[in-house]
Amino acid sequence: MVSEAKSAIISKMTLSVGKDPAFATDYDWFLACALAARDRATLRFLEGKRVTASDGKKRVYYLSLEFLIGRQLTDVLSNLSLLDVFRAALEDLGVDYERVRSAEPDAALGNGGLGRLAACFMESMATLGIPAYGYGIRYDHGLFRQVIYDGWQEEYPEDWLSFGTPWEFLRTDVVFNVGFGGSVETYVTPAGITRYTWHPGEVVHAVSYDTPMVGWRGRSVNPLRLWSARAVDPLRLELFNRGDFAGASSDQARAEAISKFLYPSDETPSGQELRLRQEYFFVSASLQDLLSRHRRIYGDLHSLPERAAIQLNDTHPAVAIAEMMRLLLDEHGLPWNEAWAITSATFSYTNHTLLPEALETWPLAVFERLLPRHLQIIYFINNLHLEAAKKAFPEEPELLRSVSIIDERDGRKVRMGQLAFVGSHAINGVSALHTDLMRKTTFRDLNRIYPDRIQNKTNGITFRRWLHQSNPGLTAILKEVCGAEVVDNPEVIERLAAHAGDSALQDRIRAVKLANKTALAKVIAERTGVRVDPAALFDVQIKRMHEYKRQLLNLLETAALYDAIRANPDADWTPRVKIMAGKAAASYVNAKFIIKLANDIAQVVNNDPAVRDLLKVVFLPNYNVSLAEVIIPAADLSEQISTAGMEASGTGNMKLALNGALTIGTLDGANIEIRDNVGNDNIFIFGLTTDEVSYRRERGITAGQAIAASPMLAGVLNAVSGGRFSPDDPGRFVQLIDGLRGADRYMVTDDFDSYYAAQRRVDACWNSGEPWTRSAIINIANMAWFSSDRTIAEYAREIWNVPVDL
Ligand code: 26W
Repeated sequence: MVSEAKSAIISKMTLSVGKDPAFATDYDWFLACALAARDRATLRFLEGKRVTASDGKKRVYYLSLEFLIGRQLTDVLSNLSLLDVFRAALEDLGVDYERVRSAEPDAALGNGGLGRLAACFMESMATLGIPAYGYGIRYDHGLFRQVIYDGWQEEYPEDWLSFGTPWEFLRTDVVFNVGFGGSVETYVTPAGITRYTWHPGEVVHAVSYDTPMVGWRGRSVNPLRLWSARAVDPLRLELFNRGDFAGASSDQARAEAISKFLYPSDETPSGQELRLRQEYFFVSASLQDLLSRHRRIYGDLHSLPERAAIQLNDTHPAVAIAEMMRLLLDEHGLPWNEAWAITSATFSYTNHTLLPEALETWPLAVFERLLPRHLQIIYFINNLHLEAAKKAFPEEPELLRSVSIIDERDGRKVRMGQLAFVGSHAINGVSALHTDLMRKTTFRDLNRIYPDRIQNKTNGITFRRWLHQSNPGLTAILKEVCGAEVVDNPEVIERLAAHAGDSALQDRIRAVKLANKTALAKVIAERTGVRVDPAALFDVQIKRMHEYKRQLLNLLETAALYDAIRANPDADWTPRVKIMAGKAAASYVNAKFIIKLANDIAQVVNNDPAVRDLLKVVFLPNYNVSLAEVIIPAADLSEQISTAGMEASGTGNMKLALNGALTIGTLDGANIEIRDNVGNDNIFIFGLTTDEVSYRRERGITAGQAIAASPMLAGVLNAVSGGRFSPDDPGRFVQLIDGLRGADRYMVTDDFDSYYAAQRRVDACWNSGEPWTRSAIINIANMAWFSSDRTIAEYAREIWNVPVDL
C-alpha cells in the first residue's frame, strides 16, 4: 500500500504538478497528494453514478448558497482509509504530512452554521449511501479573511482559487443558460390555453464544477456541483474594435460578478439585487440540470417526486419553487395543477433562524425587473393559497395578511419564507425548541392552515471531521474503551459512560486534553503573541459575532472577574484563559465594536501584573473551519450563552461537548437537547428561559431593574463605558453600553448575575478535579445522538423517503 501511494504521489508530482520532487514546495506536495487521492475517490464516484442511474434510486438534491467545507485532504484520505498510508509514504519521501495538510487553503464558501451544516450533511449522505447532489455557487472569493489591526476587524478578499483547486472537475458538457430581466409574452393556443414565454433581457452561462464528497470508508462518493457564471459573449469585438475596451468586456464583468463573492452577511439580508441574481442563477442552473437528468433517465416528468427530493437550505434558494413551475409550465407545457402537484411534492424547506431581520423579502419592483415571469407565477400561487386560506378561515383577514406571500405593507415585498412554506410538502426547524417556536410565532398562521407540515430535525455534526480527524488522541482512547467499531458507528461511543469514574481513563482523557491545549497554546502564541498556560481552564466562545450570541455578556463577566481578582488577588482563583474568535459581517457596526472591546480588555488584562496568570484573554483572528479543528479539541468550557429563543440550534455546542468540553449555556436551541442527553449535573445552565424572555419583552421591561439590583453589573457597565479598557479613547464604548442600559434587546443585563454565578460554579467544579473529568467523559459518551448521520437518517425517513444503509 505505502509503496503504491508513494509512486502515485510521485507520478502526480512529476506529471501533473510538473515538478521535480527535490524542488517541491509544501503546496506542490499538497497538490500531488490531493490529485492522487482524488483519483481514488473518482473511481468510486463514477461507479456510484452508473449504479444510481441504472437502479432507479431516488436522488436527494441539496440546494444551498453556502457550503463551508474547509480543507479536504485529511477528510478524503481518512474516509478512503488512506490517511496512514499517505502519511507513511510522505515520511518515506522525507515530507511532513502536517506541513502538506496546512498548505491547503480552506474552501470557505459559507458564513457560519448554515454553511457548515450543509458540508456535514454532504459527508453524512455519502456515508449513508444516499445518492445526492449538492448544488451551490463556486465563489471566486469565499468568506473574507479577517485581520485584527489595532484591535479592529479588517476584511481582506479571500482567494482560495488563486492557484486553482485540485479537487474539482470542470464539466464542459454541463453548461446552462440563465436569463434575467426582459419581458413576458402571452399568447393563447388554438386550444384556447393561455401560454407565456419569457424573453430575458440578459443571459449568462452557468458552468459546472464537480467536487467529490467522499463518505466514510468510501461507501459512496457524491458530487458537489458548484456553478460559475460566465458571459455568453465574453468580448464584444465590435466595441473592442471601436476602442471601447471597457464596453467590450462589460458583459463579462457583469456576468462574472454573480459568482465572484460570497455575501458575508449572516442573519441580515444584504437586500442587494446581486444577491437575488446569485440566488436565481444557481437555482435555475440546478433545476435545469436535474430536470434534464430526470428526463434522460425516466422520460416523463410526472414521476419526479418519486425520483427526486429537493431540500431548500433556508429561503436563499426559495425562488426555486417559482422556477420549477416556470420550467414545468412554459418549457414542458404541463397544466398548472399537475405542475403544482409535482413541485410541492418534490420540495422541502429548512428554516435556520427566526430573527425577523433575517427572513428574506424582496421589493416587488426589484423582483419584477429581474424575474418578471416568476412574479406572475408567484401571484398565481398566492391567489390559490389565499383562496384556500379564506375557505378554511373565512373570518380572519389578519390571518390572510400574515400568510400572504406578498406583503402589502410598506412598499410591497415578496416574502421568501412564505413562498418556501407554501411550495413545500415538509418544513423543518433545526432543534426541538426552534421548531416549536416556528409553530408558535413566525409560521403560526401557516401552521394553522397546514398543521401537519412543520416537523423537527435537530441538527448534527459529522464525527469523522469533528472527532476522529481533529482529535486523534481522544479517538485512540475511544477505540480502546468502546471498541474499534466506534469509528463506524457513533452510537458505540455510549459505552464510554460506564467507565466515567475510572481514574486511569480519567488520567488519559486529561492527558489528551492537555496535549491538545498545549498545541493550541502554541498557535495562540504564534498568532497573537499571548503566552497562555495549558493547565489553566480554557474557556471558549467561537462563532460568528452577533449580539444575540452575547459575546458582550462573556466580556462583561470577564471584566467583572478581572476586577474581583484585582480586589482580592490572594483568593483561591481558578486560572482561566478566555478564548474568543469569530467574524463580524462587514457592515455590522456593533459586532465590530464587540471585537474591539475583546481586544481592548485583552490588552489591559494580559498586561496587568496584578492578575498574573490567573486570567488571560485572547481574540484569535480569522476564525474558520481549520482553526476550529485546533480550538475545539483543546476546549474545557463551551460558551453557548445566546438569549433564549434566538439561537435556532447551534452546532459548535455539539462539537465542543463531543470533544469533552463542559457547556455553560442558556436553555436555547440544541443546548436543551444536549442537557437532556448529558444530564443536568454535567452542564451549567443559567439565565432566562424563552417564556421569561417573551414575558419581559411583552411587558417592555427594561434593563433598569437588573442594573439597580446588581452593583457588580452596574460597576462593570460604568467601567467599560467609562473607558477603563480604552484609555486611548475613553468614550469608545459609550454607545455600545448605552444599548444595554436602555432596551437591551438581548437581555444581557437580566442574565448577568446568573451567568456570573454559573461561572463561579464552573470554577468550583474545575477545582474539584475528578468530578470535572467524570462530567467530561459523560458528555463525550452522550453525544452519539448529535451525529449528522442520525439527522440525515431522519430526513431520509421522514421527509425525502429514501432508504439509508446504516
Ligand atoms: C440573508 C442573510 C442570511 C444569511 C445566512 C440570513 C440567515 C443566514 C443563516 C440562516 C444564518 C445561520 O447560519 N443560521 C444558523 O444555522 C445553524 C444551522 O442550522 C444553526 O445551528 C444556528 O443556530 C443558526 O444561527
